[in-house]
Amino acid sequence: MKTALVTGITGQDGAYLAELLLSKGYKVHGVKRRSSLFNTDRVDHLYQDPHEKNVNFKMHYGDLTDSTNIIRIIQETQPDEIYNLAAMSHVKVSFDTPEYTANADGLGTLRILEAIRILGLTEKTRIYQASTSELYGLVQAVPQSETTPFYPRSPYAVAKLYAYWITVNYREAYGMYACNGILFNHESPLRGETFVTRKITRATSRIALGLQDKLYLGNLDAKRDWGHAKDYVDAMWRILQQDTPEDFVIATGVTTTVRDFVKMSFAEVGIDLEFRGEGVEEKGYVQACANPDYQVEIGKEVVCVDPNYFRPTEVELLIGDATKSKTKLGWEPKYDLAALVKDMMQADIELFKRDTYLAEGGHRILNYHE
Ligand code: NDP
Ligand code: GDR
Repeated sequence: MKTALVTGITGQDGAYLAELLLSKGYKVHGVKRRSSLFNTDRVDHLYQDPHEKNVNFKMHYGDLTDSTNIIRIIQETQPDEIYNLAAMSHVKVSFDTPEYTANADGLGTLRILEAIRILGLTEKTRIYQASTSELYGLVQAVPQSETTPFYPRSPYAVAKLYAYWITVNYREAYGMYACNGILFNHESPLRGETFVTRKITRATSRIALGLQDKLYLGNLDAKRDWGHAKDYVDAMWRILQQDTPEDFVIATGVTTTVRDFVKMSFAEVGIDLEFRGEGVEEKGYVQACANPDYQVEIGKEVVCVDPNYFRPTEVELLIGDATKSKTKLGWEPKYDLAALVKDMMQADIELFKRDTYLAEGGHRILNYHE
């Protein structure tokens, strides 16, 4: 039985990866942060009572900013594979917390690599580093592949650039099996609520159900190569099963604007949305509503631009070339964008139907925009 240690186990990818590894017969250790509220919703279904025998899913308190704690957890768990998924992963928030982001996302990776060295595990332990298409930043060439130059555009991306190169350096300097997965945006019903896709599918569901009036967004012109997180965690695992350690781009090769993602989400509930106006005055109006379950007024303005969501420096266009992954890893995504939007919308409609029952029962439901 192989043992894996997953940092960021409570996040979107951590949850899907833990499921995948357990299904493959791994013993899975996860690192979770202490928080004042429960933060394990995404993995609660995997919980195993530690008093039972043969427990193969266990969580440990830890933080990537704390070296001694990382060394101790790695020493205790002696993992065959480490998946370093923990990060302050919100690009816009990284402009507000640049130093913390550098510490957790940049130095956090160094701490893991050094722990492996200190503990004499360089031969045993393979390491996956969650690198990102944000490294490409300001467009140098498209589609972006393993050989495209980087030009990071946020404190998050700069911190991840350090993590990328320190992973390469430890591989070359110490012969470690350490790899970067350069993953393009991947989404799911478990996506954090403040990333744009989930913010859109949540708001669309709530608008259709009459629980919310408007969705406020930032840059509608940004283009992203969106895949499904379930497909992408499979790629992470494949990256650590090769004969030699290498870096891989994981992407669908299709790019779409935020505006079109909004339209696709509304179309899922039978609402035809039309955008009119320019720049910050651009708005989305309901043109038609074909689904009798949803009573949305025709002509209603449901999407507005709020410049507060603009970023000081933006990444305008991402489109990935995953040829190397397809050839060497045999990786192929199962979900296209339409299937992704459908999956997210179905989950959010189900989720917010609960709120309609509560509203009918007299509870006050917040009309929030975050
Ligand atoms: P999430 O934001 O959903 O999850 C991040 C995880 O990291 C959470 O478990 C979070 O804990 C944990 N974490 C944050 N800071 C620390 C810290 N200082 N110490 C320990 N744990 C910490 O991200 P995703 O699952 O979407 O992404 C996983 C990784 O992949 C991240 O590194 C991200 O930067 C990277 N990535 C993501 C892509 C995407 O499109 N999703 C694309 C490319 C790269 P808590 O739950 O307590 O907040
Ligand atoms: P991104 O994802 O920055 O690509 O990073 P996000 O969903 O936050 O933004 C995508 C694009 O949408 C635009 N946008 C908005 N974004 C947010 N969050 N909220 C809005 O209201 C909004 N309106 C428009 C953004 O400007 C941007 O262009 C994600 C994270 O998961 C990173 O951790 C990961 O490394 C990259 O994907 C690949």
